[in-house]
Amino acid sequence: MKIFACAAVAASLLTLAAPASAQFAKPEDAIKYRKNALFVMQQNFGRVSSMASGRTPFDAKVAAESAETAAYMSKLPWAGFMADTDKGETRAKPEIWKEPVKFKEASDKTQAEMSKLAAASKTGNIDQIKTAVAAVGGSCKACHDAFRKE
Ligand code: ASC
Repeated sequence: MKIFACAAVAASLLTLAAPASAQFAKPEDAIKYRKNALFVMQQNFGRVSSMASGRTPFDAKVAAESAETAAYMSKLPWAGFMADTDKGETRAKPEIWKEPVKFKEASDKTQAEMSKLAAASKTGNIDQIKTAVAAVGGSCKACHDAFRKE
């Protein structure tokens, strides 16, 4: 009984802590989910990136909030790359499923760099933000070069 209760609590904690365990009713839902998560991530990252390059005026509060949202969003898309989602409305390359360790490394790298950007943005130091934006951009590009068509 105790073991069962423990397992139930552990399972529910795991669900709360790990959006990667998300389930989808249909492959199309998983594709839509990952695209939308990536879109929200990109919009928030792009806002900070635009400030870092001087294209938009620097607003420390907006940068910090946007970077935090982007960092959170960066945890979500990967659950959507489940089996049988390599066809349909997607530019995902087969390499995602052929080289899952490499894909995991690439997605982990983006999450790690996004966390650093969120931390940098909290300091309000534009030079630290610029450095972190460049590292995030590099991780986006590396993943796209290896795993996205076009
Ligand atoms: C963005 C965006 C990407 C990356 C990439 C960085 O804002 O949409 O895909 O940055 O361009 O090289």
